[in-house]
Amino acid sequence: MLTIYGVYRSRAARNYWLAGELGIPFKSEPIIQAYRLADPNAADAPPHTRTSAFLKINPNGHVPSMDDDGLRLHESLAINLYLAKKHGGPLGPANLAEDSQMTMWSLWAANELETHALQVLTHRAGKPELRDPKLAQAAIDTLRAPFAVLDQALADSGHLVGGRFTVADLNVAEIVRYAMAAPELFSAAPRVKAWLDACHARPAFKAMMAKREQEPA
Ligand SMILES: N[C@@H](CCC(=O)N[C@@H](CS)C(=O)NCC(=O)O)C(=O)O
Repeated sequence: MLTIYGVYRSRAARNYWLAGELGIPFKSEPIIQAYRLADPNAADAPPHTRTSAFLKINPNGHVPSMDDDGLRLHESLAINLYLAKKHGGPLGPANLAEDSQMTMWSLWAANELETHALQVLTHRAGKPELRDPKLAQAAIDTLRAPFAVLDQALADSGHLVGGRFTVADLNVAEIVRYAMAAPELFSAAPRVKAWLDACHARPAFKAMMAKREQEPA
């Protein structure tokens, strides 16, 4: 049985979205980020990332984690690459070349985009008292070049690998989503905009977001 540890308002969202795309059964263990709790040590605190029970599952103290019949994995993008390969079909790689390209795009998004996209999210759409427009602008300036790379990569087929929607699109789209509070990035990269809109029109994405909306902000 597949268990995904994490709330929908976390990077576990990308795993819930993929599980929906694959149509696989799974159990969700709603582990919330400790920093989102007023008092993580309170007796009535919900299960969170810094409990001793969860640290035994993931010593990093982060969500998501996954357990699949005893195989324990952390790192949201690695979990998705594993699930796409295990369950096969068009979302996963058809051969080693596609597998490598899917890995490449996932690592690219984690390394080239994620930190800066999270800065956009925090400083353009986060708690108003914590926003710093200068940090938002610096992140947006940094993201212009990788957005141009992504825009060009989408020129041929509108997808990243194999001319179809795959786990590579999903992994990258979930990171690009954090930058949506910077519309200027998308107007400069119209293929990225069209691609992200198409990703977000998928029923499994909408189902994941609906669950996310049900969770407290
Ligand atoms: N690179 C990791 C990052 C995991 C991560 O930082 N998760 C955040 C939530 S999105 C977390 O669990 N923070 C809780 C904490 O640090 O206590 C991944 O992609 O899975």
